Amino acid sequence: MIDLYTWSTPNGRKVSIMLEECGLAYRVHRIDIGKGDQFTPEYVAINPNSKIPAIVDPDGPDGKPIRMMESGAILVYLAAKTGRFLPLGLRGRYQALEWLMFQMGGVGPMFGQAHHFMRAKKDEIPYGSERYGNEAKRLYGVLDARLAATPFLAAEYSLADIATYPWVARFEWHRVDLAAFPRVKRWFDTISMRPAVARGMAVPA
Ligand SMILES: N[C@@H](CCC(=O)N[C@@H](CS)C(=O)NCC(=O)O)C(=O)O
Repeated sequence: MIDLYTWSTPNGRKVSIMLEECGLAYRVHRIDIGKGDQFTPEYVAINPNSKIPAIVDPDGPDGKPIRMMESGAILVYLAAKTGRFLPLGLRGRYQALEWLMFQMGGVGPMFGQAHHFMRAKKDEIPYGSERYGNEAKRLYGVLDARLAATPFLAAEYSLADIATYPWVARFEWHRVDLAAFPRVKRWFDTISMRPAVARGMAVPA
């Protein structure tokens, strides 16, 4: 049974969706990042960067336990472990990794900053909201253009979609009207219908 250390945020939900999609058994440990659980010595031993998510798999690649931080690396690990959601063909595989990195380097950090300036700060700082709000909209444009060519970010449903979905699910938080990005909306609605996605989005309960 894999131990998942998580909280109710998009980065955590990427991993719970992947675990659900892969049909892997897992146990949820709630790391309340509002209360500072991420800084306890016990948790830092699992994630030296004091962020969620993290996993511990007692059955690592060499049969010994492995701990992992960084949601993108965890998705790649789980895809390799199960042979799912990372295409086997090299072209498809690199496409999926390309869009996973786009999520990790662009969508996650930029939407996260938009949320910070638009919601977390008590006194809204217009410069921050405008800068990260504009960048979020620009990234939606990139996603929309990509999804005009393919139903999913890579040639098939993959870890790139799983990584991006929980961030787009917060479109209201970064003040984006999904109707303005019709291909993203179509993609979002399609993925929302997957039962494993609904289960993963409800973690932690
Ligand atoms: N690049 C990391 C980012 C993880 C991250 O920023 N997690 C946030 C929640 S979504 C967190 O734990 N924040 C707590 C903090 O910053 O103290 C990943 O993808 O795993």
